[in-house]
Amino acid sequence: MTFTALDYYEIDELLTEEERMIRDSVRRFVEAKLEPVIAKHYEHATFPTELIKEFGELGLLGSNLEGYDCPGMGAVAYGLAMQELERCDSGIRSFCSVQGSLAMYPIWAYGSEAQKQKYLPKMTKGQLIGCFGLTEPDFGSNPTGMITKAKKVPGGYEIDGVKRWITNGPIADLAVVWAKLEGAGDGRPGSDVRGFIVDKGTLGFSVVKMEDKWSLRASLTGELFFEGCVVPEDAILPNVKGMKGPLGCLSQARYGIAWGVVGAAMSCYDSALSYAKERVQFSRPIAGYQLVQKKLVDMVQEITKAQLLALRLGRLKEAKKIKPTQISLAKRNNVQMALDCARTARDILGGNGIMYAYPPGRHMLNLETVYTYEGTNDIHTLIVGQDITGISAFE
Ligand code: TGC
Ligand code: FAD
Repeated sequence: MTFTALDYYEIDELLTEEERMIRDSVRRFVEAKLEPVIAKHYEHATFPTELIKEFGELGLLGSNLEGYDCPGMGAVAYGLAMQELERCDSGIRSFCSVQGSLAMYPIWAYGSEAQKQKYLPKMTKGQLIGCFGLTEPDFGSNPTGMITKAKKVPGGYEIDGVKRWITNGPIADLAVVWAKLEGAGDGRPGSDVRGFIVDKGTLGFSVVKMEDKWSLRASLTGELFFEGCVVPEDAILPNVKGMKGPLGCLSQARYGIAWGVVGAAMSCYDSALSYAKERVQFSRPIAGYQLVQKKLVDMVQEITKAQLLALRLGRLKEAKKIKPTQISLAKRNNVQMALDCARTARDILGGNGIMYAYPPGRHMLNLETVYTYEGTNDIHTLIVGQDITGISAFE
């Protein structure tokens, strides 16, 4: 079935030719290489690792980073690329988000020149895969409470702790891990947090794959264990201290999600519209019934609003005026919107809506994860709530 991209407000006109070209080339790649295999990967809980190098060739790994062989795409072009990937599957977009925003970005923004030279050119080509370890079994929404520790030892640092729910963990060549460095804080919570690059194979570092997920199945998730794991002195990210390190990375990734989920919603709408026009019940196609039309119109309305929100956010990012709280509002709105569209589309498809052959059910299950990771919907509510009232409601 050919995909028709919803563009009810002619938003294409607001894009540059280069942005449209990048989006269209990712769309062609997704249609040729990913869509034919995604349902099988989802069913078998596998990731198409054979395509990682092609992600690199298309500029999908560290897309908006400059230098070190990275593509240096504009923020809107990067957003459009994420939209096309997530139109296929949130797990595919997740792979690229983690690689670019959570593993490459901290090295690019906080790393030493030697770290950048060592990792970034290989990571952007997909020759090295990274993951990002912040969440712990007992500290999800409140990562500042983390108990993973680092202490200075002769020649390096010893890391001890556990990181849970780590995307790309099972296939990662390196992990960017956040830990509390003994004696480094200034008394403010989280001021002792530091980032470390831990290479696969380092003694005391192991990864266990998390099995049996019913969401984001075409994405590999792992638990990272650090037991007396000694990394060399040059493994620490030297140019950041405290929670603004990991939170700064999350801002990058949340930006990509705000765009990506629009793609998932567009896919759901497209499936629902085509299905409704063809499926005959009682006397005519179900698209002719008022209740079905209302569902389709609600989707068009909400997707169009989300497209405009993402585009404005992108232009703010390009102008270097973006605020993390604006990203939170967009992540919150667009993920909720996409989840609602996926559920509605699944409903319009009736029984077929639960089959792997149709994307809405898969998107719906994936979006339950997207609703929770990178800050739950509640956490983004509280972030914006704090911004507009000046009062924190976290504790
Ligand atoms: P708070 O005291 O507010 O701030 C500490 C320092 O950080 C700065 N900051 C930020 N900087 C950049 N971007 C942001 N979004 C920032 N938010 C805060 C802040 O200015 C401050 O700087 P400074 O210089 O004063 O030290 O921090 P807090 O400890 O009170 O945290 C507040 C809270 C709840 C918002 C934060 O903990 C939070 O966002 N929690 C949600 C956790 C989360 O999102 N985890 C995501 C884990 S990674 C993941 O899910 C990957 S999924 C990957 C995929 O597959 O796509
Ligand atoms: P909790 O924090 O325990 O939240 C449970 C519920 O309580 C939620 O509804 C939440 O909104 C609510 N809640 C919590 N605090 C408050 C409050 N103050 N007020 C009101 N309600 C509150 N993490 C990484 O570090 N790296 C990764 O690569 C990564 N990938 C992931 C991949 C998947 C598939 C999943 C599912 C998660 C991933 N995560 C990753 C972890 C993710 O970021 C966390 O799951 C998320 O931050 C929520 O933490 P939690 O699951 O511990 O839920």
